[in-house]
Amino acid sequence: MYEIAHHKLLDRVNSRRDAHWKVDSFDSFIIRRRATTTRETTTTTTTTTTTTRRPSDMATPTLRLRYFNIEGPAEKSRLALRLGKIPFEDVRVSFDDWRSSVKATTPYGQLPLLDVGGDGAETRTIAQSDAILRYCGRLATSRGVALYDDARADAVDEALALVEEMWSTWYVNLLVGMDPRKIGHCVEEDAETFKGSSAHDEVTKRMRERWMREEYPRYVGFIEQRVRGGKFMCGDAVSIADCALIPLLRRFTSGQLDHVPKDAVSSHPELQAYFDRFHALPEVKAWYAEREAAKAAA
Ligand SMILES: N[C@@H](CCC(=O)N[C@@H](CS)C(=O)NCC(=O)O)C(=O)O
Repeated sequence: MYEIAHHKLLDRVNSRRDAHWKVDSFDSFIIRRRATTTRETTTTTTTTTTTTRRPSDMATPTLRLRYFNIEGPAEKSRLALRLGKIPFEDVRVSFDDWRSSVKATTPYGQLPLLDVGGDGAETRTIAQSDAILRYCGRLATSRGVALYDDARADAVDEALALVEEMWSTWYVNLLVGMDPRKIGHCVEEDAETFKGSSAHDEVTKRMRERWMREEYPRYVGFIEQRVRGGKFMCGDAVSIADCALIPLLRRFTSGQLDHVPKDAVSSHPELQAYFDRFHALPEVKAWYAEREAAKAAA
């Protein structure tokens, strides 16, 4: 636990572009002045620092991202890692393996999980997709692709919270169709009788249509305000806030959600332009080309 906190803190401190100091360890208080050239460092303490390394010199961690063979809450981190040009093992867990063996070994009985090793700190597993995304964003930033840099951290956190709010208000309307007990339906009645009945379909339809009519346009307005004029969620450059939002929008355009019109994005030109802008990024383009090829080969 301490190792994780220590490592995260180091990453955060050292990813500051404006810092004049480089911190190698909070244990031994080894701090070095940043050199003007990118690779060199100058020792300014009496401590010998020859055995310590800058993050840019350290091995990129070995990453294993485990999730099911769908986009779901893992997709935002897959996008962040691809945008950050950080190699990772993209493990797709089958539902059979999940039920028979994997679920019981996970901290919260859920995926995704990110296994991190080989970076000098203790091997560890990060759970919860937002924590994983932030880790990936910080890692990419420390490797030169500023997806969650300090200069924009507040803006990115704000945008992430907006995406989270949009997702959570939508989520109950998604769940009603999938598992109505989770939102208070058929607590008293026989769930199996209710599930798939015309009463269930009617509740799902009314809830989803109401959200699309009354809530969705409000969030589209907020997003369009942020991305207006060729921008991303937090300015001219892409960030982990975009990685979080895009999979949600992709879900809406999939045509696979009952009572969500397939033109949910295309009926809003500025939103569609932003969606296209993100998908035109070379790493994203390559990623979805690979995914299509993998699907075709399966
Ligand atoms: N809060 C978690 C939610 C993860 C979650 O809901 N995972 C689902 C799939 S989308 C899961 O693992 N379901 C399998 C199960 O509960 O057995 C996160 O953001 O990581």
